[in-house]
Amino acid sequence: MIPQPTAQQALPDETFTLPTDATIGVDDPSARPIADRLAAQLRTSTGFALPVQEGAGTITLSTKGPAALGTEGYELRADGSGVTITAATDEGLFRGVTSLRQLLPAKAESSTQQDGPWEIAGTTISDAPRYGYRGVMLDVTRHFFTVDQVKHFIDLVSLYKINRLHLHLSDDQGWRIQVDSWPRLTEYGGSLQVGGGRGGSYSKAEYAEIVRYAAERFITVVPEIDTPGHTNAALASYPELNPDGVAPKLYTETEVGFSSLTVALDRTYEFLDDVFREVAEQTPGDVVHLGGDEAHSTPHSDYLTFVPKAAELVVKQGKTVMGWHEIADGPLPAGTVVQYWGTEDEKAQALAVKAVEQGATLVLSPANRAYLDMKYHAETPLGLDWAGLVSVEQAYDWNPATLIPGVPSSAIRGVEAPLWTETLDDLEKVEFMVFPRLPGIAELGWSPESALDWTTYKDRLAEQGPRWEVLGVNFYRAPEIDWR
Ligand code: NGO
Repeated sequence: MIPQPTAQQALPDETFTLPTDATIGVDDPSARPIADRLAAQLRTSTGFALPVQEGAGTITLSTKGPAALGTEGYELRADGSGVTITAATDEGLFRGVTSLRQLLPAKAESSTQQDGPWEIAGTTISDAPRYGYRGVMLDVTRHFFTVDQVKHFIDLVSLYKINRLHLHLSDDQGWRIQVDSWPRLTEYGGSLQVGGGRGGSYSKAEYAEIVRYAAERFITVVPEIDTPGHTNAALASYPELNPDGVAPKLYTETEVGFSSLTVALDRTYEFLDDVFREVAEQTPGDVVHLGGDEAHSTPHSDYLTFVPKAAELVVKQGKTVMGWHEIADGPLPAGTVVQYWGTEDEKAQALAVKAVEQGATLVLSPANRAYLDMKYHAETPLGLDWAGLVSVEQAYDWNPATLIPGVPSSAIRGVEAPLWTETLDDLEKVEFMVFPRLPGIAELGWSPESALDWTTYKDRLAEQGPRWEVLGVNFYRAPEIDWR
């Protein structure tokens, strides 16, 4: 399994076999949607009727589970008489069902009817995550991805117990989320993408659909509006945001660091007030990300003035501020989440330390480990290499608790694997960069430190191959993995 559960034991003399007349039982109506989706998938692949009923079933989902395992923890038992998943919350049940899917044969994921037997080797599992934040980021600005594409992405990442989807919604190359009070952001600022092709954006209804779909899989959307740099699309849409009142052209190349909001302009904050309000209103999640990275054309003293003002506008909406680690150079509101994207550079590490000294928590996305847009090896046809080559082992073989010297493990809130899309314009390419690296980052976020071991992980990873084949995932068959 990936992520490896906290504790798992084999029941050597027991095998569960899903019978033709199997049922799925729920003891709480709130868990019904989870049972219904499991039943729908298994009906497709097994051809069984799999009615969902109240009370016990062949597979029972119970919310009477131990509170000690927290909101995402669960227990699972598969033996000769059935499968039982117990958790204290629906979220825990969902994570348990995710494990059940991995215990079943890969063909259970099929979209066409397959032959059994549908067996699980007897086992008991008691499981809960190491970290509460286990994210993936999708950059929908450099290349735009439709709602259906994002849903497909959500389906795939949810298999690995990811619980945050960070959407990078604005950048130099495009503005991707509707803001009613500033309509040209999407109408004009969202019209193109890298390479000059047609871009796109999410209407409020479409964004709500993404948020809903993610929530159904217990994934919280973290929207990012990147400021004060990475703002050419906004500056191009509204001349009044520019110091000289002249809008730059739309931009469809991939340089970074050339654009900036004007820190001394009142209109900048009226703009951000509207944007953060409208984005926050559409976001049930607790966090709004204000970017803050690579503001190379913002004078540093201006940058230090800007970040607290922008952060205040997020706090005003009742949201927790999240930002790339550069924001830690100035004062941060209480509870800020700082996203570390450094490699091994001392400057970035010093900012992480500075963040923690201010009481912030860290989400770790070290670019030389967790960036899914880095090439696997020198010949990888897609991706970038500014942070180095990131092999499957390089992505997996590190410890979040000890990554940054001087940062205590208690300050680590979790991990996130960002996927930037300068070179990725369709889902096949996205899948190729995400798989097989994302499961490794997901395991670092979930599994106990004692379970992390490249040699055994490699074997477990190999077993995911047949699943991705059944699911039609275009994964990179890294030669160092002994794919089944
Ligand atoms: C950097 C940059 C992004 C690029 C990405 C490419 C951050 C936080 N800002 O990461 O704009 O797309 O690298 O790897």
